[in-house]
Amino acid sequence: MTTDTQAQEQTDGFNLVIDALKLNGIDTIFGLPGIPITDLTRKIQAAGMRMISFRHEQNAGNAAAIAGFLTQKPGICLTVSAPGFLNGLTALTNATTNCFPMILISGSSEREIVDLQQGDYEEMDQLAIAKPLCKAAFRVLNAEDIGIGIARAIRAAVSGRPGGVYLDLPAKLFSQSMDAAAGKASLIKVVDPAPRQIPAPDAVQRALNLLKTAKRPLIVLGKGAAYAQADADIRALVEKTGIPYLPMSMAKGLLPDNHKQSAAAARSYVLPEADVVVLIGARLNWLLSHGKGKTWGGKDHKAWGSQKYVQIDISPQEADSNVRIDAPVVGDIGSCVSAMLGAINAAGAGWPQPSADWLGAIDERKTKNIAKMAETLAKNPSPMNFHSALNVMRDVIKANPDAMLVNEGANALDFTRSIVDMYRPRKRLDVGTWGVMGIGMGFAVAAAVVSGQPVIAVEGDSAFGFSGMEVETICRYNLPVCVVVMNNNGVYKGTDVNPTGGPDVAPTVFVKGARYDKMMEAFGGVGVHATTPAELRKAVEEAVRSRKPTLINAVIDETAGTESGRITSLNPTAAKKK
Ligand code: ADP
Ligand code: TZD
Ligand code: MG
Repeated sequence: MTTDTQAQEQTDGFNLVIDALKLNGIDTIFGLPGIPITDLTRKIQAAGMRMISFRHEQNAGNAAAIAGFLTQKPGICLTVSAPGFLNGLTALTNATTNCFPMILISGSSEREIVDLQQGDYEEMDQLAIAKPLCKAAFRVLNAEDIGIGIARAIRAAVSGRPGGVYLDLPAKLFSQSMDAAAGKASLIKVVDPAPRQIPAPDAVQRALNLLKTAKRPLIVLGKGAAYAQADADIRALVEKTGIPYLPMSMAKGLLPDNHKQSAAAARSYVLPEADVVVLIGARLNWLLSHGKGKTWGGKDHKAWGSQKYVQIDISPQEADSNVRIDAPVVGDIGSCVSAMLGAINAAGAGWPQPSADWLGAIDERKTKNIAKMAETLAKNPSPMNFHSALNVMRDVIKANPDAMLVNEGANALDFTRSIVDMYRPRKRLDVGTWGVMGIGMGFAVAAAVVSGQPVIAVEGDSAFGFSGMEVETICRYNLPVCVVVMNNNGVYKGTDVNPTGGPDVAPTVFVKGARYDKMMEAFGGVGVHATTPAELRKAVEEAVRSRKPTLINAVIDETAGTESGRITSLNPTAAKKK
């Protein structure tokens, strides 16, 4: 090549976006093509990246979000303008709410037309709409700024408290050309995108001093602890201190659920009784009853108001959000836990262990509750109920601890969480902080793509409906996903009736005896109709073994569920009755 042609070699916005993402180690994009990004999706694939195309942007967005959670790299979702962008926005907001790192990249219409509201194709001021719903939002107008735009988006998504970032790329940007060498030089490989945040030594000391005084300490592990990938140190902290722990839903498996220090089966005993609670990557939000109320013993409980908290979190603003935090430790969980562990190791046998009284009282409750559960699980009613079906799922996960478990629904969620034990970190993926329906198939696709492991998605029949069309995506990419639809004919249960006697069914009721298994068969996957635990067991085991896309329609007693599952108290009708 002569110097002359080199000087003329050009690149464009398409290539710069792809090169910038690749340069930062991003190898998979989740999205849905259309104007103005169709060619971008083709070029992504041509560049050797994996382009996973979905049937609805919300599912692509959920896939990106959970890929971010699993990998600590921002998951990327790519959409078209206005309606595609809005479809992706729910997932972006959900990612931010859950502290998952994700970048929603949407094509958009031209600024000149949008700003004068002249009615462009899919016109919308996307940046303004995204801004309040995510951690950061950027727009790139010039090809030479693509490198900076993507670098800023990556840093914003993964540094500090992770979250969702919006990146607006107007259509004109993609065709802008510039000198290839200058383009290459404009890209940024982000150095240290999620810098460690070392806790202040005095904050660590304050926490340790408080912990030393505890008679009835408790550790609560949240999904931030799972995200942090500090598994060995977290386990060492729990085991060296001998403190009982409670895993939040997505922290299940961080230590195996059958660990002797797990207090999950004695939750309602330990929350009010603990005198010092150590929160590790868990917020005191509604999922922990805001640290107040009956869950924590209520105002009449002897410990009311005297409980003390240590909170390990990367966000300096999290402490005191619901109750006073006596010892906040601000930093990344890896650094915080290792700092605490250093002091505990140094103390050796001098580090106080929780009293035998406390541990004994917990064990007593645990043993009783586990025995009661075993009795329920052993029953074999006809039709199947949640317990007899989930007893099967419990065995399957035990035999396949590396399988990923996706879970949504109300009863289908709550029963699975309490019945199916997890044994490895970051294997349980669910509705998270919002309790949102619709994460199922997006999470399942990403879990399969990212981990290569078999995925089992336990879905309420209503929950499944929000993303059910993605069974085509699962078949198209031939992913090892087994969807189990817990089919109780409706939302919570299938027995409601229209009080007027009119022809419309009740709002919570679906078509009775629906055959969701046929949906998977329509796209070449395996469909199974299971009416007994034995049929369910055979089908799930075969799905995990064969890795074929499978959907099992598990017929559940339509009277088995309760309204709102375990969160009936949040239902305004129930609250009024209280
Ligand atoms: P859960 O729902 O499991 O209780 P939450 O989503 O409420 O968990 O809480 C997660 C917390 O973890 C958030 O407050 C977030 O700031 C924090 N977090 C996330 N990643 C890290 C990290 N690497 N280090 C420290 N804290 C983190
Ligand atoms: N819409 C969205 C996006 N999220 C929600 N959480 C709801 C609606 C309300 N909702 C729940 O909180 S659970 C649920 C809905 C509609 C479905 C429950 O029915 P299911 O589960 O069939 O999935 P069970 O096993 O029948 O209880
Ligand atoms: Mg249902």
